[in-house]
Amino acid sequence: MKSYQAWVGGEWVSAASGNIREICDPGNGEKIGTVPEFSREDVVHAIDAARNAFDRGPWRAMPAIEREKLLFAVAQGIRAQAREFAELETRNCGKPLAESEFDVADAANCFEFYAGLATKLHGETMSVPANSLSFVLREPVGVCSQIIPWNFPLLMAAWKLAPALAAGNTCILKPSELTPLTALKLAEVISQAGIPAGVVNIVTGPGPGAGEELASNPKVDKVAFTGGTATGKRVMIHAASSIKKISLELGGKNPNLVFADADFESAVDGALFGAFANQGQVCSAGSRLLVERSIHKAFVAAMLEKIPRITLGHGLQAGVKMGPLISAAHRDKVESYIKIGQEEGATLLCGGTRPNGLSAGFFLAPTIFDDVTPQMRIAREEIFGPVLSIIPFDTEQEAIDLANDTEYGLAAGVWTKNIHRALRVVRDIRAGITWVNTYHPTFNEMPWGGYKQSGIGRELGLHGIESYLETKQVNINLDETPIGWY
Ligand code: TXE
Repeated sequence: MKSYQAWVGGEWVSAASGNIREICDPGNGEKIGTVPEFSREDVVHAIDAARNAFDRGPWRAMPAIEREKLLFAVAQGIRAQAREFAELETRNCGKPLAESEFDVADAANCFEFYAGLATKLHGETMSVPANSLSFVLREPVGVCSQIIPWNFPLLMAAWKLAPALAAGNTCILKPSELTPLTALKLAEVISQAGIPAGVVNIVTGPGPGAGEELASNPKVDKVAFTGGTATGKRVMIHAASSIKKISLELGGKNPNLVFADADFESAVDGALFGAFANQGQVCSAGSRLLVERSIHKAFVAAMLEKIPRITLGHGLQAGVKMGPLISAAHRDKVESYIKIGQEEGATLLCGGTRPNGLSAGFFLAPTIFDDVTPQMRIAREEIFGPVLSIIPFDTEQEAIDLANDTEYGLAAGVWTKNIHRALRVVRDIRAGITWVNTYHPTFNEMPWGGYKQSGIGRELGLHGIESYLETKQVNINLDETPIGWY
C-alpha cells in the first residue's frame, strides 16, 4: 500500500496534523493507498502558494509559447505512462480498464487542445466615439480553486487544469476524497514537465473543511466545481462571501428519446450504453429513456436480451463491462432509489440486486424500471447509478414536454431517421449537450455544461477558457489638449 503526499508549492507534503485517509479499491474493498487528510489550515498554505505563484511567480508573465510547450509536455507525460494511469484509475474508481484507457487518452488530448490554445488567446479593438485608441486585453482570472468528483478523476482534473493553466492562472485542485490517486500521479507529471512551483497545487481532504476553504477563502479569485447539485449550491454560497467568479458543472436527469422511426439496433445499444457506462455514474447519463409507445414493448424486450452481456466484475479483469459503484455508502443510496421505485409502483424488469460472487466490492446489477410515470422520484431525481427509468410517449410534442419536465438541463439524446424531427427536437430541448443517433461521445473541442440547475458556464472548447479569463478595457487618449471640464 503506497503512502501518497499532496503537492503544494512544488513540494510533496503531509497534513500538519499527520492525519491520513485510507483509499480503497471499490472492486474488492482492498486498501490501496493513503493520502494526507488536509485541514482548512493545510489548504490555506496551498492557497498562499498559488497566490504567491500568481502574484510574483513567472507563470502569468511567461510568453504564451513557453506555457504552450510546458502543457504539451504534460500531455506527453500522461501518454508515456498511460498504462499506469489507466490501471491506477480503475483500481481507485472501479471503472472497466477500457473506459480508464479512454479517459487517460482524452486527458492527454485535453492538455494538447489547451496547449495549442495558449498562443491563440487575443484581445480586440473597437472604434470608439472619442479621440481614443481603445482595446480589450484578456488576462488570467488569478488563483483558481478547482473541486472535482470521483466518477472521472483524471479526466476532470485535466478539464479543470488545462484551460486554467493555458490562460496563465494558478490552481489548487482538490480531487474527491474517494479518488485522489491519479490526480496525485498527475502532479508528478506536471512537476517533471517543468511547470513552476506553486502554479499547480493538488490537495487532498474532505469536502466540508478542505473543500469549503477552497470555495470561501478570499485569496481565491475563481472556483470551478463539478459535483452534485446540492453541493454546488453550497459552493455558490461560500463563493458569494467574496464574490468569486464561479463555474459549476452539476447533475442531470437526462432524457434519451427513441422514436419509432429510429434505427432499432443502434437505439437499443445507445439506450444501454447511455444508461450504464461507468455504472451509470455519469452526470450526462441517459437515465430517463423515453420510448415511442408503438415500439415500446419490442424495444424493452431487445434491451433485456442484451443485459446478460453486461459482465460485472473487477475493472482490471478482461471482458468486464461494468465495475462496482464508488463506495458502500453510494450503493446504499442507489439501492434506496430502487426501493423507492418499487414502492412508487414502477415495474422492475431486471437487476435491483447485488450480483452473486462479488460481495467484496460494491457491485449492483444493471437495473431497469418500466411503466415509470413522470411524477415518480425515479423519473425526477439523479440516482447516479445503473438504474434506468423507461417512460413511453405517443407524440413528438409529448416527448419534448417530458424531456423538459425536469429541474436539470445537462444532456439529451434523440434517436430518429427523420432529419426534420431530429432538428426540431434538438431545438426544443433545454439542455447544453445533445446527441442525435448516438449517446455520450464528447470532444475536447466542444463546450460542455448545462442549462437550468445543471450548472453555470461551460467547460472545454473555446468556451471553456472564457471563465478563466478576465476582460480589461484600455483607453488611450490621443488628444493632447487638456479636458478643460472645470
Ligand atoms: O459528490 P459531491 P458526492 C451527484 C450524484 C451523487 C451526489 C453526491 O448524484 O450521488 O452528487 O455525491 C467536494 N464544499 N454527483 O457527495 O458532494 C467533494 O470533496 C466544497 C454528480 O460524492 O458533489 C468532492 O471533491 N466542496 C456529479 C466534490 O465536492 C465540497 C459527480 C464532489 O462531491 C463540499 C459526483 C463542500 N461543502 C456526484 N462537499 C457530476 N455532476 O458529475 C463536498 N465537496
